Amino acid sequence: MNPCENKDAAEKAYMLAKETYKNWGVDTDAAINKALEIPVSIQCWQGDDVIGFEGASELSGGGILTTGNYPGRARNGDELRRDAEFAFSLIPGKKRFNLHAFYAEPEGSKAARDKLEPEHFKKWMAWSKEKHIPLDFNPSFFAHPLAGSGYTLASADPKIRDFWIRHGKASRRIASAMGANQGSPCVDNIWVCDGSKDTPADRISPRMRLKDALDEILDVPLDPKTITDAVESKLFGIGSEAYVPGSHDFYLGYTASKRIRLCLDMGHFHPTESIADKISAVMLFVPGLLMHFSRGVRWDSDHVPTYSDDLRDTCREIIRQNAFDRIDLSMDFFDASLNRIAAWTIGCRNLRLALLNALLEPAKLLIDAENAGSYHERLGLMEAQKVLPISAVWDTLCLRAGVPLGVDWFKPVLEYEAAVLSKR
Ligand code: RNT
Ligand code: ZN
Repeated sequence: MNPCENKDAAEKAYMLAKETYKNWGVDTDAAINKALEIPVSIQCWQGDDVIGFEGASELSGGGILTTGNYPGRARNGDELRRDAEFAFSLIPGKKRFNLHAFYAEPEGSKAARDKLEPEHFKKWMAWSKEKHIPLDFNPSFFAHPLAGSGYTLASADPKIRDFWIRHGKASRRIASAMGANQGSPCVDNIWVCDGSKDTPADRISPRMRLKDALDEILDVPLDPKTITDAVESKLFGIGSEAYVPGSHDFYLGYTASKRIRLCLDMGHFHPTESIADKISAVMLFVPGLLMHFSRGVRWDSDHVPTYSDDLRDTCREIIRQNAFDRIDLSMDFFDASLNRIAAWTIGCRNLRLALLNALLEPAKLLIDAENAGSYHERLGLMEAQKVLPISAVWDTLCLRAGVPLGVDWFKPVLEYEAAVLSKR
């Protein structure tokens, strides 16, 4: 038996919670409205285990790995769009959808990655318009024979490097066409799988090549009203344990000097490093940020985000910046061991809950205590606010967004699994 939510009880609880927060100087209605308005880009790749539509049967190589074999993965655009639409009905708040280049749908024969065109994404763009879901984009620099050496844009082989430069340029043109189609910039995020399993003797040459290749891709002028460029760093990956040319330091320097956005992925740092602390530091120097919400578990993993201290701290720092014109939010996890729609639902609902939690922070009280040098008060307030009745506010957010309360989404997910997923 699942706990079944009661709408009337939720409404009553909300009236009391609203009073409690008011005493703390917090307007719960304003927090709900703001939490629902923040756009979050949902990653298409949770729906198909990052396999894409090029005919692969699994994700192999390229520094990332999906594990699990839960039945029902989406095998084509129609299935992926259908699954995503169903997931959207369970996830509150403003949504975008994030695609990779290898989700192209060319008519007839396959399109090589360096020959991709906006035309190959026309089904996605028509869907985006119809559903009012703006798209974001990523070139796919992995899971390809020319990524087999472990190097793409940093490759020493000019033929390999040029192929990937052409792919990067093609992807930006596609992202820009998506931006024009939706009337707002499409975020184009470059992450390359490049790296080395063992200790390299030369660390600088691949970095010089990566920098030059990125320059070549990014120097093609495109209308900033249609595209926002971002680059994503990584600490290490599977098969690139010893060295990743596109490290955090590399991209921090690159984005600050190149005036583009830095992508911070929650799974790409040492486990004891806090992403939350980085936000206010880097915002002073880079034009903007792209967040990848993930959950690292021990190693380079992409688990479904939980409502953890890490997620809450990161969201608090984002809300404190109050700079949504400079920070874009994206989900980035892929778990094939669970019902994939449930994975989307849990991860995305957790992010929205953590955003709500941040918006419910009694900021004025905390800052006043801090400015008065009353640190016992600051700490006391921080601890006491942890147990304020957020669950009642969250339920009301869900009711207002027209999505299931609590775990009432279990039932529709099971029904969808029986009616759709299990037939694949
Ligand atoms: C890989 C990066 C990257 C990918 C997606 C599929 O470590 O996090 O963002 O997860 O682009
Ligand atoms: Zn990422």
